[in-house]
Amino acid sequence: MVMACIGLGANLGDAPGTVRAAIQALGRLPQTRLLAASRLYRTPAWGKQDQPDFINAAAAVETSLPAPELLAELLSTEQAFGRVRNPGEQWGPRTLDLDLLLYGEQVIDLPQLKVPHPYLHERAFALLPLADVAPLALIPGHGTVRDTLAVIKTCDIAPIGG
Ligand code: PH2
Ligand code: MG
Ligand code: MG
Repeated sequence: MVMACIGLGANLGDAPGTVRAAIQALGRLPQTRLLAASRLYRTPAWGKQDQPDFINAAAAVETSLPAPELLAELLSTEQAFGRVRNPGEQWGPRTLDLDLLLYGEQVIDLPQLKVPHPYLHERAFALLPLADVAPLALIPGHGTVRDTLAVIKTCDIAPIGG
């Protein structure tokens, strides 16, 4: 069994409802148990800024799925929640994005899967929720989630009520 951490993001449709339902769906994946879920955060769009704010969250799961199989489950869960991928579009709006942020302390460098997520250490919208569920988890090559979060700007991000 491995503890994996998943980042959730949405900025189309009922984003808070989708993120809450997706967290529950993670707990129903095969060979996988939900350990913890973060608060939901409203976050300004990063990278491509002319799009609606996102709702972001993170979940920690315990799984015996190998990382590529877990990724495949995440992609099919995105589709089940109505995700449509536009070829060539990076960082555009989406109904649901599920990113494999951490898989234990493993470094994975496959064409379709990089773990830790390559931008994790510089993204407050991913680190702040992750610190709710796994503050002491190690981001290989960087340090703990808590220490990595301490050196980046987070002031424009706030948890939402409910
Ligand atoms: N995801 C992106 C690009 N930009 N910005 C925020 N605030 N939240 C996201 O989840 C996000 C983003 C690509 O996956
Ligand atoms: Mg993403
Ligand atoms: Mg993604």
